[in-house]
Order: sequence, then structure tokens, then C-alpha cells
Amino acid sequence: MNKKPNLAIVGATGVVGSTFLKVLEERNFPFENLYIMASAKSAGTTITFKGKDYIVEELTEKSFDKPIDIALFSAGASISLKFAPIAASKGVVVVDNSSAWRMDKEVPLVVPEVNPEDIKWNKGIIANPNCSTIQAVVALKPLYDKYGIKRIVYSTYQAVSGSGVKGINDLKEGLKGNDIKEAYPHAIAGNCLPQIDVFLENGYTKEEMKMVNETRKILGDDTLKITATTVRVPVFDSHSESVNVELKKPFEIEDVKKLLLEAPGIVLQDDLENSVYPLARDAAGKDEVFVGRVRRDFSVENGINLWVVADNIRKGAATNTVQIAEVLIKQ
Ligand code: 3JM
Repeated sequence: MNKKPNLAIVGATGVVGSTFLKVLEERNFPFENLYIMASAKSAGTTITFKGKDYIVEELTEKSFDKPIDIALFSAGASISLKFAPIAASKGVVVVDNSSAWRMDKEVPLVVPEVNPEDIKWNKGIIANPNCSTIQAVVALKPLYDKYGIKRIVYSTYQAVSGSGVKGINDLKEGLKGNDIKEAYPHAIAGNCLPQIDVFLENGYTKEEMKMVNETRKILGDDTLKITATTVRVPVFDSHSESVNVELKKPFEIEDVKKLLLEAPGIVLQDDLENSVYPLARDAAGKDEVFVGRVRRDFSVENGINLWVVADNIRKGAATNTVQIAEVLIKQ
């Protein structure tokens, strides 16, 4: 793009949407005109961005008749299913944060530290992966490239902010002894819920299968063996993950640590003597993926364990989407 883009934000009033605006401002994302769109419910309200007031427009089929270059979507899968193709047909490049388009063969699924080259073949829609997948593949990419990966076992400890305002409120109220269940089938305070998103025929949750399928697509490897258990925990911000990996080639632990230390987007936190390892509360508000507890899995050949933590709303959603848009405007 040889000029500053006209930018649209779809779903700006949600948890991720409002973080889009924060991240765009922090990173001084260049734009000419900005359009903020949401459902009829939020239309007409005012949002201040970089000291200027914007009136939230209702998202309609005509919204993209204006000359918009890039639209960042975070308004849920059904809105994306309907409106992303409309926008794309009018020449807009949509960067979509929902699950709607991720596994579509015509749609690149991108984490800029891992597969930025896939942005080029977009046909008007680029998908942002699931929050749990993003942080995992940032940590796995350097290992994949150097040693190859045979099998991955994901176990996640996911924050309530991933469920939006309702999840945050369930935990807030639960901590006060008021067990409301707006976001989840059970109380979240004092609990671990082994269910994120809905259950599928195969006994896995949709979130678990998102991790399996999206990891394969982003790393471009259908032969990867992957299993996942995703768990909601009473934490406000940042997802934590135990990532157990079987590499194809032998490795030295010190070499793996060095690799992670030098990899883009990763901060290695691994000082056992001082109890230094990634923590959800420390990762909150940050854009990097934090990796620690790097150690050999002695139960298999070439096995390794990692503890991976990142802010699920920032790197897991808003920041990754804005990073994709940054690559787009450089092309
Ligand atoms: C994270 O409209 C929806 O169904 C949104 C549900 C949702 C998703 C999803 O499936 O797009 C809530 C929270 C995600 C996600 O990143 O996959």
C-alpha cells in the first residue's frame, strides 16, 4: 500500500474490539480515515480515539461502499460469516478475529512471527487464529524449524477474559460469593472447568479441535499428531499452557533455551533458583509470549516440556490482528 489506509473496526465495543483501538494507538498505526462499526445496539455512541471523537456506525451491507482498505473484525463468528465476504467483494482486506474463516482453504491463517508469507495469498480475508493457538505456535515455531515435531500434547489454563465481559463478571461476582453462571455451565470461582466452547461428536470441545487444526494449518503440516485439553480457570487475564512436544531430532536443553531466547516475540523466563517462570499476572498487558520451565520429557525419545503464557486479549487477539495489518500496509 503506498498511502495511509482507510481503516474500519467492526465490533469496537467488545473486549477485543476496544483493545484493537488501544493497540493501534500504542503502535501508532498509520491511517487516513477511521470508521468504527458495531451492531445497531451500540450504533450512535461515541468512541474517543487519539483525542478525536468517532460516532459508532451501524454495520450494514452498505458499510463497505466507502473506500475502506483494511477492516479489523471482532464481532463474533456469525457477523464475520455474513459481512467479511461483503467487505472483501468491495476490495477491503478483512483481518478477522473469529473462528468463522480460519479453516477455509481460501483464507490464510496467520501469526506474523510464524507464517507472515501466507498473508500474500489472501483473497480479501485473513484469519487471526484462536488465542490459545497463537501463543503455542509462537513458542513451537523455532523448535519446528530446527528439530521437526512429531507430536504435541496441549493442556491449557485459560483466563475468563476470553469469554468477554460475561466471563469477567462471573469471576468477579464469584469471588464475592455470588456464583452467577452467565458465561459458563458451572461456577468459575474456585473451580477448573474442563470445557471451553461446545462439545463435538468426538468428545472434544470446539476449542480443543481449534488448537489441533489451526496448529497444523499455521505450521503447514497435516502430519502433525496433536491432542489438547482446554480448561477455564479462575484467572482474569492471560492463558497459561503446558506444551509437551516430541521432537523428530535429538536436542540439548541449553540449545533449545538459546533458540527460544533469540526467537521473535518470545521472552524466556526460566530461572528455577529464583522461582522465575512465566505467570499470567505478569504477562497481562504485554504483547510477547513468555516461555519457561523448559525441560526434557524423560518418558519419550526427544521429548520436551514448555510452560507458555501470553495475554489472550493482546497477543492472543488484538495485537496479532494489528500485526497482520502492519504487514499488509508494508506490502
Ligand atoms: C473466542 O461468535 C462467536 O461464536 C464467537 C465465539 C468465540 C470464538 C470463536 O469461535 O470465534 C469466543 C471466544 C473465539 C475464538 O477465538 O475462536
